[in-house]
Amino acid sequence: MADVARGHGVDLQDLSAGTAEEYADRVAHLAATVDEIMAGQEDVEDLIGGNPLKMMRENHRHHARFMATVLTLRDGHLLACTMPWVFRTYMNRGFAPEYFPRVLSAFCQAVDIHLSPAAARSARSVYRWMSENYERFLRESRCAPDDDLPESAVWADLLAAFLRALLRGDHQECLRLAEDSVPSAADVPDFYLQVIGPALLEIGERWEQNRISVTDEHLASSIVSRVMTSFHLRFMRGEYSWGRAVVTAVADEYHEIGARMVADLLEFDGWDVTFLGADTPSEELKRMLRRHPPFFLGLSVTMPFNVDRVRRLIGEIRGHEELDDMYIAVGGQVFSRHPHLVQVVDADAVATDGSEAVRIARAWWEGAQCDEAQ
Ligand code: B12
Repeated sequence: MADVARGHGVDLQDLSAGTAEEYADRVAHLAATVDEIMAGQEDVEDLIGGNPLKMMRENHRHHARFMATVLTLRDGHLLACTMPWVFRTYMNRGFAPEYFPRVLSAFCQAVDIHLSPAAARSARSVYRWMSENYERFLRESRCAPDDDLPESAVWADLLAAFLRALLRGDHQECLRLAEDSVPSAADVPDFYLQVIGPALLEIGERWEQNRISVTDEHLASSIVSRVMTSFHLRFMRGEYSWGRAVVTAVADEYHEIGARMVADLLEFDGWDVTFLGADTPSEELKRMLRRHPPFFLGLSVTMPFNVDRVRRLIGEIRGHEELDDMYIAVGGQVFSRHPHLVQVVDADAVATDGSEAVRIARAWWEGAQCDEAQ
């Protein structure tokens, strides 16, 4: 397999047919075999820096699902961009650099066990490429991610105060700041975009660097949910001027705050919104949509391993005639971090934030009204 462009990705176009399907089909078996191989290593404790085995196993599961997406989409660029993040995050938690070559070799053994010879050969060549690029991923993992907080003088003080309160777990202060600085529904989008979004980005970075714990991160998300609920209680009037919208995060996607922002802003704009939250099973979602088709469907994806899922979901939705008039927008961090993935999923539009989602939905609505009038 050749590097597509130095420093970018690996060319996966010539993967043998069926490799991705077989790999995706056997994700659970592959991860279980790798769990076993790694747990049997004499120095496993050193390799995983004394962390619980559960953390290692979770990494194997995420890796296998991520690889299934990479192989299905034949997206070497996504693979090359994500590996340094994996190295950085796990090494920040004490995993040894040697853990990575070992685990890649364990995955090679696992594909030999669980995949047909042709698919195993093909998958192994991708793992070989990863192993050969080990030093590069290690080097790149040492560079800080370029997610600097936006520098907006107007919002900087408020953002700093909100972030401090979030990190202290002080929900009263967060609610007070939100109440004082958001006098009307029209101010909500700025607060979402300039304060909550960047504050959570910083929380994520600190989690990645192992400077805060998982509980700190959970606490921050739950305080943010309370703040968002307070806006809803203060500003929702229940008057709908436009059509119905359904907004949800896809199955296995636990990040729901971005989707909830989109849902709130659509609702404040006068849409009749059904917000389904995190991890909505595809089958259930399709059933609900077919029963009562909305005008607008917003699908949120954060994790790269969920891109193929949303691609398949949209493909299946397109197969239902009764949903022909429904517009589909996608959004979420995976699309802002890897914009080339937008083309893969065949949505009608992608939006970077809730305000853009509102503009797009309105334009579609007006277009549909014009069509009807003709
Ligand atoms: C809070 C959080 C969590 C919470 C989520 C709680 C909740 N109720 O949502 C919990 C603890 C559950 C969680 C879990 C995990 N997380 Co997390 N999480 C975060 C964090 C800190 C904030 C996410 C967030 O809400 N951001 C703010 C929102 C507003 O931003 P947004 O989602 O991008 O949304 C905006 C736009 O994208 C857009 N948009 C979003 N959706 C939609 C939809 C439509 C239709 C449209 C039009 C627009 C749109 O509009 C929004 C407003 O501007 C991020 C850090 C970060 N960089 O963001 C990590 C982060 C996303 N998590 C990460 C990881 C690794 C995980 C876990 C795998 C951790 C683990 N080992 O278990 C799991 C994944 C579980 C899963 N299967 O999904 C990584 C992902 C890295 C990567 N490779 O991509 C991040 C980046 C942290 C990091 N720096 O490493 N996480």
